[in-house]
Amino acid sequence: MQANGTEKRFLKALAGRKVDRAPFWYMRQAGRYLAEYRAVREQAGGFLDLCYTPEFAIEVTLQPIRRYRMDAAILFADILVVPDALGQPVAYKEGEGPVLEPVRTADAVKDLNTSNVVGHLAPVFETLRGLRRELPEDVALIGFAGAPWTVATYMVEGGGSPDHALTKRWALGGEPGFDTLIDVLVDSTVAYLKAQIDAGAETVQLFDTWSGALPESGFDRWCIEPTRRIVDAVKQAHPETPVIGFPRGAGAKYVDYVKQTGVDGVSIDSSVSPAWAAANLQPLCTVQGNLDPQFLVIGGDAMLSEAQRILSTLGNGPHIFNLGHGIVPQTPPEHVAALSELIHAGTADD
Ligand code: 1CP
Repeated sequence: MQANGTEKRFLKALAGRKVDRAPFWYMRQAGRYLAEYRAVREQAGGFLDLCYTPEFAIEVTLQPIRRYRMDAAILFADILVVPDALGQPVAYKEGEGPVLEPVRTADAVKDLNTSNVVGHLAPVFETLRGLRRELPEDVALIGFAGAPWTVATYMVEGGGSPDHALTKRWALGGEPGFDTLIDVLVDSTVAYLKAQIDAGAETVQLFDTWSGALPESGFDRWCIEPTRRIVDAVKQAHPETPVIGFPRGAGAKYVDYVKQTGVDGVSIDSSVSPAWAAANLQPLCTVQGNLDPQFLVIGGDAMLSEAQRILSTLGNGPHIFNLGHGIVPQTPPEHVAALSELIHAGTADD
């Protein structure tokens, strides 16, 4: 149906053009809720082995596409491959999430190895090249990275944390070193994303999962500003490649974020009113979102009517249907099938 890349439904919507129905994909569409993912995960050994073995990473990226035929596939990797590439090794502990040796001083920032980020991540680019060969021609390929603030929270806290207290004190209190850490992350992320696009990513998404933890002054400095620098640099090298931002929990600051960073699309979390997004964000860029992932656990009419409400409220476009955050492991795969059928039914030729 769609012979050339610019005609992919997902890319059309991201460019703000009219589409026959909302394109869709789901954050964390690959993962533990799928039995076939768990099987490959076990075969791969560690989680990073999964990310760094192209054969396995390609397979788990394709698994949800085979089942549900989303309009876009997202590269299988993790935001914490960047600290790993900077010489701050990341371990994924069963049930605990990621664990890192914390970086908490200006000296520790100086010790990061900025010289081999792209080299260390070579398997990721191999995965992208393989995916471009294997994906159906109407399915777009999304690359991604964590935004500097969110990646910094993991680097400073040494893993996930409930309140990011140490990172916030360093960022907001003015002790030396934090600005250098963000600079390192901006430069590394620019190099990483440019190389992803060279390897076949057709758009890139910046995940700022913890931006909502910042007060206003910190939000401008540590979320908007580094993101703006990344968007500028990526677009300088690849002016045709759209960038999507996800400043999760940004509230009313979504508007400033979109205006000041220059993103082409914005992913909204589930706390954002779709009607508010239609009035305030859709005039500025493509809006992606925002079904609460718990509806995918609930399933049935509650899920379908909530999805329908989002589809109709954002239906004048430009809109890409997605969740407000990632699929959770407890999600029954048949609920994902039912939701996907609802969206596919929006057009006659699927
Ligand atoms: O098999 C497993 O148990 C590993 C679970 C897992 C998966 C499937 C992790 C560990 N990472 C991933 C893949 C992943 N992570 C993808 C690609 C797959 C897809 O979307 O289909 C992406 C885009 C991410 C991004 C990511 N990693 C984010 C940003 C998005 C978000 O969910 O907010 C964050 C914060 C991470 C860190 C991370 N990696 C893994 C875990 C368990 C976590 C979260 C730790 C925490 O709660 O703080």
